Amino acid sequence: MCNACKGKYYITTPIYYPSAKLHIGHSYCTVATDTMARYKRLQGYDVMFLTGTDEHGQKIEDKAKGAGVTPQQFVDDIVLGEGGVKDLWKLMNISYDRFIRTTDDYHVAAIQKIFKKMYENGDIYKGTYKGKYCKPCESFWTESQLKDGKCPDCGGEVQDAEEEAYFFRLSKYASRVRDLLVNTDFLEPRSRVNEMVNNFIDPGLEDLCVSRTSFSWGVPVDFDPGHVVYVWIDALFNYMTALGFENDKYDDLEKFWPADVHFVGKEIVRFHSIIWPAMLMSLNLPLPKKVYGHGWLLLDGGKMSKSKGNVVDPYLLAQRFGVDALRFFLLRSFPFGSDGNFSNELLISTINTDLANDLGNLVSRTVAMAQKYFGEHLPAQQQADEEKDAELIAMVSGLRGKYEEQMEKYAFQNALAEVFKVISRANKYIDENAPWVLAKSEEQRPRLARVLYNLLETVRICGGLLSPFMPDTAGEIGKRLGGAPMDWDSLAQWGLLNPEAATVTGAPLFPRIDMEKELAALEEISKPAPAPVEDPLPEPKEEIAFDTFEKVEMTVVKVLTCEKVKKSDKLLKFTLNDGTDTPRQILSGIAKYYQPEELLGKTLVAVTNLAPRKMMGQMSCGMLLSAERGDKLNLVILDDKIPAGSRLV
Ligand code: ME8
Repeated sequence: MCNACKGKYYITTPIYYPSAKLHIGHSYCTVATDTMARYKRLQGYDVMFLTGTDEHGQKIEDKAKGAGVTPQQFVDDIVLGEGGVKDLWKLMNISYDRFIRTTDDYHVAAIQKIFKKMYENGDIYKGTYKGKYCKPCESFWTESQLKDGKCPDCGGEVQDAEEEAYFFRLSKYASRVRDLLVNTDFLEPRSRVNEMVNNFIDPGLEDLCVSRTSFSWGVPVDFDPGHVVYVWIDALFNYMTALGFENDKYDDLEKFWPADVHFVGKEIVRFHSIIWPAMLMSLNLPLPKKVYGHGWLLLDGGKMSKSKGNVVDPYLLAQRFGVDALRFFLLRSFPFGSDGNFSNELLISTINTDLANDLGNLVSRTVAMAQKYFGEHLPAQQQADEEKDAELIAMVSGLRGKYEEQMEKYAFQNALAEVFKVISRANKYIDENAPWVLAKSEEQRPRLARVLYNLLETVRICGGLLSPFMPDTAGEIGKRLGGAPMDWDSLAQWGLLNPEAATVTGAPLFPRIDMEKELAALEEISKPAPAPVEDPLPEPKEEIAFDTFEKVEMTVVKVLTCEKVKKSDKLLKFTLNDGTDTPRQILSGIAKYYQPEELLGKTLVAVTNLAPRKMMGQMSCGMLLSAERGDKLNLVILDDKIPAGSRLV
């Protein structure tokens, strides 16, 4: 089937805050979105899969300040740096089509235009903001929305806030939004609709504060300097600016908007199902077809989150278990719409049960037996099936339909359960038909070939349907079956495998993991590094008078040359610019700690009125200051801006 026949499909993940490295909880939504995107491509849709990063806001500004870098440098490092967001998506085999950063110029300019449009149409107006602000969530709350005086989202402290600000007339859209949620399938799962209506809409939707003046890391309101656009407005419109809305960077808006689905975590459903449609209504734009609020990955019953620090490192898990196993685990073990408790035990037992025992064994036993009894190819001519084959064949033939029904509801866990029912049935089919017994009689060879053909065909269809979840594994299965057809149409048709295609054996797809050993290894790795044992402080020296201290002349010097002193392991010989016309020579016993080259040009401190003395036959006129603790030594190195000859006072 040609791609164009199926139409287009636009799916998005939330754009992530690059305020810290991402954890496995973030990978959850992205892996689900990737699986959906791959599934739609498999079906023949022309897919646009968007992800990205949401880079503005006070939290980022504060973190950058703490790290001593600019906000742009800070986010660049987390998005593009080693082990950053883009690296993680590469590792997890995320097949996004577009990646938006809200600091991209085209997006910033588009947000300014959007804000102005809503100002001009009267839906954004200027007023005074008085209320409560939750810094980590970047959310404003009214008194009545707080839970026990705390932020209803994260439970954290909120602070009083009052300032001149712009407001969006959210209240104007309350009844249209309510209608959208209650009377359509816009928001799923359905339980989230009740949450939104009961907790936010029915108590009364107030106008939303949409600008800030207390920090500057955001999109500036171009017609009122000093105000930056509220980060959620900036963030939500990414779904459209990334297609070319209000910018010339892209030209896909007409093709892909409205989105087919936004996948979002449950705590940001409020923004996506109330604020987002209201803003689109204000601009008379089509609404996305669906918002799906998935559950959280919990650790020990609580949300895994950067701010709590109870996060699991996806790099570590992928390295130990493989990316496909990790992707599979995330969608197999928890229903997408509800919360799920992550544990290493569950991860390992899922891999062992489903992947090593069921899928892995089926593939390796089937291919190994086909090769053992027939060599590379099965006979071209196959005898008819027997009655006892009917159940397996019916299950496999009907599998795509059942799988599709679940996938269309984003019920990844159920879709996988359908595939694994068939895999278990096929393993049972091996035992029922005992190919090793059939192989003993020449007469039974046609039957043996048929049994193996049926198994290979089962592997083909299951492998193909697993491809959105485990792309590499599906590719490997296809290879082992001699390049069997795995396109969408062929996955609904029994009997397409060419019996003469050459099968290939290989290493187990998923080696069994020794639970006890692995848990112990993980525990060992995750142990916090022992705190370094500090060397004891040196004994305090006797007190001296200020006059005595003042006698010491400490001068800023620049290193002109530095070399090792021949026949000495300890000494480095320096010539130094001490601000006078004559270079000063000092010998210093620090050869163990520094290579001469690394000190060239450095700005150091020397005691310059110390009586000269001879060392290894050479004069040393002073002493370089260094800091010593135990067996560690560091020269005192100053800012290069300080001129040579300056005195330390
Ligand atoms: O919310 N389990 O960014 P974010 C499941 N920038 N999902 C989790 C999770 C967990 N333990 N922890 C985080 C933002 N997530 C905004 C989005 S969209 C216009 C702007 C999910 O980096 C979380 O639910 O804090 C959210 O959907 C996503 O990761 C990004 O979270």
